[in-house]
Formats: sequence, structure tokens, C-alpha cells
Amino acid sequence: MELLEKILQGERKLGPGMIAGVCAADHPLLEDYREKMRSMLPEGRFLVIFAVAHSRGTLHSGNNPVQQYDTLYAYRHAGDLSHRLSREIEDEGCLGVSVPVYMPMDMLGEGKGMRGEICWRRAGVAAGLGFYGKNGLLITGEFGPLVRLGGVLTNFPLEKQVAADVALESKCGACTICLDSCPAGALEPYKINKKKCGDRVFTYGLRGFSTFLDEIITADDARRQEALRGPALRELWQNFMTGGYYYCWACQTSCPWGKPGYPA
Ligand code: B12
Ligand code: SF4
Ligand code: SF4
Repeated sequence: MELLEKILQGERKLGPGMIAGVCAADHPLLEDYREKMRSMLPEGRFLVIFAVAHSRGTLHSGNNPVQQYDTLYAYRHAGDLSHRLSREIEDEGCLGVSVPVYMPMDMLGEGKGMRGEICWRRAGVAAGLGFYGKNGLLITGEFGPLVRLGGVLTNFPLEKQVAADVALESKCGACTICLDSCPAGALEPYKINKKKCGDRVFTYGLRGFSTFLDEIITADDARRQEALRGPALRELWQNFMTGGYYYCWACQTSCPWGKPGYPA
């Protein structure tokens, strides 16, 4: 069945490890993103949000290359679904803008670095896909926070598909597992210290790259040669090639939501 048809029929589960939901573009949770959405599609009225599950086994493996690989493919999968849906919508004579799952982002605006065109966690809550957890992530009933999100802004009439059941309240209760599991101490309930998390997640991302450049520029010749032959450059090169740069998933893997038998 075509994707659009499934969405029109209100199907939440699109296939193994894939769920979707719809929200109005003017949902109050997305107020801060209205201007951005207008810039993407002035006539955009609805957002279709996809959540694609990670492989639980892979993310729990503790092996960084396979974790990166799974992350890249979950992103790609969410992007593919969005791209496909936008084509189907345009076949029907409407417009569909596939919004980036993570990159590219507007990195040029003053102080804007690393701000998405849409906050997918907010959009996911507004589309009834789950609730906002103490770990600062969207927690779905099916897969917990072990998902990558993406979606399409469209003028296709989807008012009948807009989620009625939206979890504005957290369902974390007294649990603090993710807060205690963060190796960077970056989490407080519903609040994340981005600097602390970024230092960990971007060990060989933008932060690692600027540290490397700084070292190359300021070091003496011997140290420079050492740095050029060292592992950091190899890892940075690999990340530039693959687009992967993550080194932590603990706030996703530690959450009991979505694990077999949970919630009961
Ligand atoms: C930049 C970015 C980062 C940065 C900054 C994180 C951040 N909190 O913004 C860094 C590198 C630190 C980061 C880390 C991680 N990220 Co990240 N990140 C993004 C990205 C690309 C943009 C986020 C953004 O715009 N931030 C801007 C500022 C304004 O956000 P903020 O200060 O946190 O404020 C938001 C929240 O506080 C939230 N909020 C506050 N109160 C409430 C209340 C309710 C009810 C709701 C719904 C929301 C909400 O709304 C605010 C924004 O509107 C998104 C993709 C996207 N476009 O959404 C992925 C995204 C959030 N990241 C994701 C993931 C998985 C991670 C990591 C686990 C790393 C990894 N291994 O992949 C960690 C988790 C950190 C954490 N616990 O939050 C996933 C989350 C999936 C999910 N289940 O929710 C996303 C959605 C990517 C995707 N397409 O799936 N990330
Ligand atoms: S990704 Fe790692 S460092 Fe960042 S908040 Fe989650 S557990 Fe903490
Ligand atoms: S680990 Fe516990 S506190 Fe953290 S998001 Fe999951 S349910 Fe909420």
C-alpha cells in the first residue's frame, strides 16, 4: 500500500519499526517554529511525523561502529519515508516539503548553530507519537526513545488524520534511570546541558575538529607531525565520509520504555 494511503487510513504502524502521526502545523507546541514553517511552505497546514526504530540489539552492543551504522540507517530511513511521502503528495497535486531529520541545519545565523528547522521531539508529541521524557527525548509507546524522527510539511488536507490523543504530560513518574545513566552528567529532569552532552557526543564531531585544528595551528613541528599521524585525524576523516559522529546513546538505551513487556 502507498504511504499516503496508509496515513489517510489513520494507520500508525507503517511496517516493522516504523510509526507515523499527523499534527496541525499551528499546534501550540510548535509555536516557536511557525516562522520557519512559513519559510518552508507558506501554505503548509499539516506535519506528518515518522519515527523509525533503532535496532535495540545494535545500540546495546557497546560497539561504536555498529552503533554509528544503525544510527545512520535509522536517519536515512526516516529521510527516505519523508522524501517518498512528499513525492506521493505531489502526485496528488499538493505540495510536500521533506524537512531534514538532522543535518543540514542553519549554521550561519548568529548563535543559531545546531538548531533544527523543526523540533522533532515537539512535533512527535503533537502528533500523538509519545510523550516528552525526563531525558529530553520523545518517548514512544512502541520503541521508547530508541527512534529517529523526521517528517513532511504539507498543504494536503489531513484534518481528519490529526492526532486526537496527545500526551502533554510526562509518563516518567518517579523514574530517574536516564539521569543516573548519562556519563557526562548532562541531564536534569526535562533539561539537558548541551555543552556537556556535546563534548561527549561530538568527541570527533565539530568540537573534535576545532580542537584538532587548534592543535595543528599552535603546535611545534614534531607535535604537528604526531597529530597528523594520530588516530584523531583518521576518526575525523571517517566521520566526514560517513556523516556519523555519535559516541553516546545512554539516555536512549537506559530508558525502560519500549523494552519488551514495558509498559505492561
Ligand atoms: C542539535 C541537536 C542535538 C544537540 C543539542 C541537543 C538539544 N537538546 O537541542 C546535541 C548534540 C547535544 C544532541 C544530542 C543528542 N541528540 Co540530538 N538533535 C539535535 C537536533 C538536530 C536539533 C535540536 C534542536 O533544534 N535544538 C534546539 C534547542 C532549542 O532545543 P532545546 O534547548 O533542547 O529545547 C527543546 C526542548 O527543551 C523541547 N522541550 C522543552 N520543553 C518541552 C515540553 C514538551 C512537552 C516537549 C514536547 C518538548 C519540550 O523543546 C525545545 C525546542 O523547541 C535534533 C533534530 C531536530 N530537528 O529536532 C536532534 C535530536 C533531538 N537528537 C536526537 C538524539 C537521539 C540525540 C542523542 C541521543 C545523541 C545520539 N546518540 O544520537 C543526544 C540526546 C541528548 C538529549 N538527551 O537531549 C533525536 C531524538 C529522538 C527522540 N527520541 O527524541 C533527534 C530528534 C534527531 C532525530 N531526527 O531523531 N542533539
Ligand atoms: S547522549 Fe550521552 S552524554 Fe548526551 S545526554 Fe544522552 S546520555 Fe548524556
Ligand atoms: S529512563 Fe525513566 S525518567 Fe528517563 S525518560 Fe525513561 S522513563 Fe523517563
